[in-house]
Order: sequence, then structure tokens, then C-alpha cells
Amino acid sequence: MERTLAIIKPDAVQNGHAGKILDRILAEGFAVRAMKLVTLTQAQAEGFYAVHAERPFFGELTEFMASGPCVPLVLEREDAVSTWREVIGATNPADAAEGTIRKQFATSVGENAVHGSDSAENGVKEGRYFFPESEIVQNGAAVIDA
Ligand code: DAT
Ligand code: MG
Repeated sequence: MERTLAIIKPDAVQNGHAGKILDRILAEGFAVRAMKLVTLTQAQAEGFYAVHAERPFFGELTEFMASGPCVPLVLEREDAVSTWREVIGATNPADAAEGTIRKQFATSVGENAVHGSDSAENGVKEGRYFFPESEIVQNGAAVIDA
């Protein structure tokens, strides 16, 4: 089993899409191992996206991520990272395939509804950024076959 970190970003929460996105997560066979509603501080948003610190959009990105409540989730499934990346679609919603979450819910490249980790290693690392291991459940619902 592999873990990925998903975030339902502030635009999607604000626009009332969190429930629909959670339904999609479950329909795609992910087990939710941790979930919460939280408004990030600017410093927490900067820490999470530290890899993008030199990008021109870093300020815009981190201010957006701290602009309102978001929903980070630790998801588990076989091939969780690549499966979730497929379900969310391309970073820019203009390039996102039909049926992807970003195609359906993103408003712009900056405000693109959801996050997904880009590797199994980052999936674990990003999960720990939001949740201590004690808040990541190991029991509970079995993972549904895709
Ligand atoms: P992804 O979220 O698909 O992994 P990324 O890691 O390249 O994309 O970038 C992280 C976030 O930064 C992305 O979800 C939205 C924002 N971003 C990326 N490229 C951008 C751009 N050209 N202009 C504004 N925001 C951008
Ligand atoms: Mg990324």
C-alpha cells in the first residue's frame, strides 16, 4: 500500500466542493487514513511549498493556501500517488482532461482545487507535515479494489 497527501484547497472548500471531492476520493478506492479542516498560517504554507520558494508565483501560491480553510487528507491505496495524480488532472485546469477534479472544479492554474504528492517518498513526508503518526489511523475500512 502506498500513501499520498491530498489537500482540498481553500478555493474548493470556499466554493462548497469538499463533499463532492471526498465522494470522488472514496469512489476511486482510496482509504482515508487522516483528515482535518485547518487554515494554514503563511509560514505553514511556505514550509509546505518550500520546494517552490524561488518560483515567481510563490507569494501568490502561499497567500492563497493560507487564505482560508483547507482539508488535508492522508490517502492510502495501491499506486496511491500516480492514481491520485490521474484523478486530479493537470496543474493548469485548461490542460486538465475531462473527468478530472481540476477540470471540474479548478478556476485557474493558481487556484486549482486540490493538491497531490508527486512521489511515494513525498506522500509520506507531506502526510507527516500535517499529521503526527498518532493521528494516521492504521485500522478501519479496508481498501476497496479499484
Ligand atoms: P501540482 O500542484 O500539479 O503538483 P506544481 O507542484 O508544479 O503543481 O505547483 C504547485 C502549485 O503551485 C500548483 O498546484 C499551483 C501553483 N502553480 C504552479 N504553477 C503556477 C503558475 N504558473 N502560476 C501560478 N501558480 C502556479
Ligand atoms: Mg507538485
